Amino acid sequence: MRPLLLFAATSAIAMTAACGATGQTSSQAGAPVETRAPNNPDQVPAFEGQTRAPGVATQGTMTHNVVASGLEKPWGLVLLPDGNWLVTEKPGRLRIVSNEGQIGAPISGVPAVDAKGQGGLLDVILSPSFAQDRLVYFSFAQPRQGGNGTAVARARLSDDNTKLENLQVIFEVAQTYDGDKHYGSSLAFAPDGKLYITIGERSDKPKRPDAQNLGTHHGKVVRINADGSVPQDNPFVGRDGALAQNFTYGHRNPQGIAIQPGTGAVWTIEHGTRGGDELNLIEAGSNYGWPIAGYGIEYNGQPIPGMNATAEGTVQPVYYWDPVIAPGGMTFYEGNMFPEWKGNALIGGLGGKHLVRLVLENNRVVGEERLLTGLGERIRDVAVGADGAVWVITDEDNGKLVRLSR
Ligand SMILES: [Ca+2]
Ligand SMILES: [Ca+2]
Repeated sequence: MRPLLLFAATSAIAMTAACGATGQTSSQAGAPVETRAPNNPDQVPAFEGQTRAPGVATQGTMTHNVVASGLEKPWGLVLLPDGNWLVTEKPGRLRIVSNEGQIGAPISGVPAVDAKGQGGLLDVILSPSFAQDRLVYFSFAQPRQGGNGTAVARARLSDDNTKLENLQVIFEVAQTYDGDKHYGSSLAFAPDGKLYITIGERSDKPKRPDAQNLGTHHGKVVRINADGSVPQDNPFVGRDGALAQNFTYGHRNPQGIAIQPGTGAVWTIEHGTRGGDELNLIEAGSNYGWPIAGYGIEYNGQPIPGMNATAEGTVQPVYYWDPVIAPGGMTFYEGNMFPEWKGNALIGGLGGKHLVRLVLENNRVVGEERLLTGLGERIRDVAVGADGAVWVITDEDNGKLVRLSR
């Protein structure tokens, strides 16, 4: 491994135009946007550009509007075909918010959720054939005897948008745990109709090894059919002691997932330890490292016992953030309002209170920009409207729906 001097005096480096070097034509690549000291100054990236990629800046004026406020801890945001938004609130409500900001009454029929800590009603997405079946899929902290677990349900949204019908729970984490953290819970349908679900490892130290244990769903990305059945081409089908829904393992708390346009590749982001938030490219059967490989240190400043930056048989993150941004939801930009962003990843920063734009090339990050820095709110989820404007929801008691446009 080559040590790289990526951390050297980033704020002092002149903003050098490096368009040719990265193939980036619409923005100029310069010093990394991150200028704070790393959480873990001792760690060295495994390859160039794995952290603190060159900064890029969108040219021209951007503006943002707070379209709605008064949402309580909104978590999931998805565009309906009519241009309005379906939004979850963590305490257990699902609402439609119009694109002009009118907040609808709670939709009835949402199951009970364990709304404490990081739990509650979490992500929501639409069926790939929503226009015909009106099915919505959502994740939640399912209250159980002795604790809770991440679960996913689907239901038909009634024609008048007021209730959920024919609710079916299609996935339940096999293990019940009495905690209130690291549910994971982000959802995405791949072009082949398979549903991917990210699952956290439940945070507490005794639970960390679960991420390496294929006999649990904790710390995994799982892959199921839309009705909850197991695809027979899943990587661990038939392996003794492994749960057949598991697709990848070694994750800590992945709260964002997105399918890359064009390639159909599955990307996730996850909350790492202090100095180790990650962007990962998800490939069947792979081990993403936690808690034996990863960047970062304990939040109390101590090293993580038994963890190294690299370990044999584990996959490196495509990118990591040090210091952490605490990433929420993720999407790929495909709109027309910002044509120079096509194919870029947009990632909500909770702790960072900004929206990250990453320029990707050949599965590497070649540029980073921080957007909505003036909003000053924890950005939970991000989606793109039909006109190409970018919409986010903020993880606040007085949560907002915000539109970013030019
Ligand atoms: Ca989402
Ligand atoms: Ca990892």
